[in-house]
Amino acid sequence: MFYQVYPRSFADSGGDGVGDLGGLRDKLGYLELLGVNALWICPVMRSPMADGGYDVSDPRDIDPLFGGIGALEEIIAEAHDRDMRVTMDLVPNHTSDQHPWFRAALAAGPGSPERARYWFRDGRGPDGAVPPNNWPSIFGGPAWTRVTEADGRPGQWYLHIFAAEQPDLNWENPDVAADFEQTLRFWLDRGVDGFRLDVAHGMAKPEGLPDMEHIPTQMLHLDDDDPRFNNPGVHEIHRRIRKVMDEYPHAVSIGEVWVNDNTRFGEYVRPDELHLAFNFRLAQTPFHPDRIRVAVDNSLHAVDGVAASPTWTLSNHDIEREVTRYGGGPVGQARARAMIMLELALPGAVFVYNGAELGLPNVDDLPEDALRDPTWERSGHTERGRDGCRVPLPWEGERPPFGFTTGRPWLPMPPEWAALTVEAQLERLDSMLSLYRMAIETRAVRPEFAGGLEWYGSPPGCLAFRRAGGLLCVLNATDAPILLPAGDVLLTSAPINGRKLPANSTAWLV
Ligand code: TEU
Repeated sequence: MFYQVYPRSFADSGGDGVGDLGGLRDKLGYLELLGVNALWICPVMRSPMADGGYDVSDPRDIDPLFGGIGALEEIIAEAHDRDMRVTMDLVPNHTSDQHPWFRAALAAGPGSPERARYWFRDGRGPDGAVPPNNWPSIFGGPAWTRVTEADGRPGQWYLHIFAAEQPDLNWENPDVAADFEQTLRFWLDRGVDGFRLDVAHGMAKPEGLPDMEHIPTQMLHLDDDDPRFNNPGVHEIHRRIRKVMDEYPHAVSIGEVWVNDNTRFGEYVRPDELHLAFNFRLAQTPFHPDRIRVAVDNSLHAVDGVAASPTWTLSNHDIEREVTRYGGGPVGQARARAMIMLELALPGAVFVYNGAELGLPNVDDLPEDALRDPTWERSGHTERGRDGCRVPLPWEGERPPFGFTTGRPWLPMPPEWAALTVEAQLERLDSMLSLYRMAIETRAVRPEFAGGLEWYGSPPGCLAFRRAGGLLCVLNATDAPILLPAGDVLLTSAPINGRKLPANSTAWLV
């Protein structure tokens, strides 16, 4: 089980209101208790933080905000002592606009080798005032920004699929691949166990940067024909990365791959490319048995042909929290409990986003002046962005900031989270946290969680599957109790009454 840490929001040891690696280190005991096998730490490299660290100005250093490189080395050593692996988030698709390469590119002017590491183009129209193509940025507005040249006049445009502070790198330039290889080795040599690769379906760009045919109306809309992503050249890039990874046989690479088509998704995890790729189907699926079954089948089929392990994720730092997605309140909580048990019963790697184990809801009423996601500004204040799933974690006590910091948290924390603190939940056997602990431990020790999956007959509105090892997982998505099939009950997400499994819950039987 991988646990995703969004460091800004996890735990603050410095009192500045922003989480850091010292804070994470203090909580490694908690993560061990939870049963975490591996950490995925969102970007902590040097960054001006225009996009929460996904805008990297030095990929081979740790930002002082997070505690510097020494703090990471301590995490690696202590996590390893606790038998936990450490994977870092790297950002190959773009740099920060404050990266020395980009500053040099601005200074060097059109046609220079410095500009060739990015995507600089002349504008269209008589005075070059129209962007080179019609691509929008994922965060809103155009994917191009015009620069001012040394003579003070408006000049070329550069491509940024995300924020203007995140210029896209040109992976056709040999400097780019060479530098990334250096970054991989730099961290692997320091004992890191692998990487989550950001926008792993990006990087390669189509010949001639053609216009998009359909401009998405929704910002995070997924279209396999989107020319900004999933271009065939990306696979050669992954092969080069894998060659470096193979020099460190223990290390793992996990790609963020937003690709719908199963065959095209599977291409990313061929034996000479990524080890794992995130499959987001469960995170995109409402709490509906038929839809969940289709999502599970698709995720399994996507990796079937390439013999890679499936991956499962209900949420992350870009996605609305599952409790809210499933309806919020007690129903949302019950369904999130049911879904984590379903997820942990599946074969493959499970990714848990920090705070999911506390059943945190999305915070949708953050004051506008608190919002930090670049989406808020770039959408002209029409899209609030992703801050609602990034509110800091409540650890203890009765009032915000609930032990997260001794200062003022970078996003305000709801007072009603007093009931959701780690401290409060550790005391209660019926809490979300206790369920996570029991479920993760059960999965780790029971032999019945081995082997493939086969669907099992179930009443309408329900879902049941059996693992070859003997586990039976039953989900009741109806609004009434159902009778459980024969077998010994290992764990249920809600208390059972005799053999009756309540609505919105899951049972494990052997
Ligand atoms: O996210 C990439 C991203 O925004 C995708 O979810 C996008 O919606 C998809 O490619 C559309 O097809 C990653 C990080 O997870 C996110 O936090 C960063 O803001 C982003 O990259 C930029 O680095």
